[in-house]
Amino acid sequence: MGVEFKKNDQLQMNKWIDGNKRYTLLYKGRGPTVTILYNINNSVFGGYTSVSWRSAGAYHTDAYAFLFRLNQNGKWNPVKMAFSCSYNYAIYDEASYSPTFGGGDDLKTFKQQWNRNLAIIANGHLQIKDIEVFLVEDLRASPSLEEPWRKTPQWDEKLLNYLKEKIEQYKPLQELKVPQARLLLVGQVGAGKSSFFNTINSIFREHLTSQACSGNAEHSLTTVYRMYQIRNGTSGKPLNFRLHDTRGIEADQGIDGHEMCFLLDGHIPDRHQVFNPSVPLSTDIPHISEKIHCVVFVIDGSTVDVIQEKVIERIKTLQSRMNQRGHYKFSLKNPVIQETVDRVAQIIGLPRSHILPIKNNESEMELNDNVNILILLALQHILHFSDDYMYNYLDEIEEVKMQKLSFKK
Ligand SMILES: Nc1nc2c(ncn2[C@@H]2O[C@H](COP(=O)(O)OP(=O)(O)OP(=O)(O)O)[C@@H](O)[C@H]2O)c(=O)[nH]1
Ligand SMILES: [Mg+2]
Repeated sequence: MGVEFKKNDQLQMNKWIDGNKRYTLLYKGRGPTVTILYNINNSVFGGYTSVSWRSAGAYHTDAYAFLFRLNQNGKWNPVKMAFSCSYNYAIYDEASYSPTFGGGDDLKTFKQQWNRNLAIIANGHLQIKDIEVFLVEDLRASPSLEEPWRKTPQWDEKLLNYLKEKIEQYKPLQELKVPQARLLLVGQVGAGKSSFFNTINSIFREHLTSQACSGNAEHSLTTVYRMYQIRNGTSGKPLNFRLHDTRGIEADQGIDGHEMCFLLDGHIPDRHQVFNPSVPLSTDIPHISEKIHCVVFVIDGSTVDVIQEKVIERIKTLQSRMNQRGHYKFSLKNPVIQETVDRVAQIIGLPRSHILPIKNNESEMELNDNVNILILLALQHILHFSDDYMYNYLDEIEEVKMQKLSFKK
């Protein structure tokens, strides 16, 4: 359907408003939109929907819709939130209600109703000074590169089976008597740490799993430190590595430098409420098999440019602790392209070869070979990095032995 405000209608309007005017269409209720509310305390929040507003006076299903906050009291503090009900009630488009999101009317703009964490998100009131509705349009995709920027073998079922088999057969260094490599997942709130474990777990269990709780929330959904096993789907036998899932990093919450040392040295037990100062932690020197062998820092590729300064500072502090102990690598979820890898390398100060693009299962309804291959390629690198850490450790103990021998002689 074209523009419905026809030329003769416009001429009539000119008469009413007394002049020769040009009419520019700002928004036609079709397509995805972002509704943004600005309140008197300079908090900015709203909702996104991928379906059109049609004033049908009905609920509409939208699995992609969500609520969000961008600013809190003038400070940039973004958070994405799910609805309190199912996405089958994502928006309600009754003309007299204005943009209304969520089954329980999580956000009813003109009725001044906001049910989700009103105090935290909207200063406990809905005194709005401005509202904007933006039409969201896709930009043209950037032209594809003539040469792949990272070379990988041909992606097919053969490669998938090869990678799976290789990883199932993986054994950490025999000389060190380490039964399982321990891989620590660290990252910002909502970076995709728990989903990374779920995606790997699904590959080996051969169906979609969601053992670790994942989703969007203001604070980390993962509140307990977990050392997850990955099991072969048929035999149920654990593979020779574990993924340790942690609470997400925030500007003033999450793991700090001191706690990171405890984690790396293997002093934190499974299911520990990280970090509960009332629970005493052992400071005995643990065996190498209990230490962390590789830190995988998960970062959301779509938010690289907007990570808060304080969070970057925290990451840098953790990084220096990790460097002192000789490990860590990065993993990237989301739309990852060469520039994103370059950007992360620049912000975090890492060689680009340590930055491994991944995509987790998030909207998938069943296993997807392409997602699985990308994740397994990253996991294979991570296990190699973990071996590097163990070889360094082996070199160190062999050197000490040699020194002792020559001292005796
Ligand atoms: N588009 C996209 N979304 C993802 C991906 N991985 C995870 N997500 C989504 O991101 C959100 C956060 O994922 P989680 O796995 O819970 O993140 P987390 O790092 O464990 O978060 P906390 O435990 O809360 O710190 C969820 O809604 C996931 O569905 C991905 O690769 N791509
Ligand atoms: Mg988590």
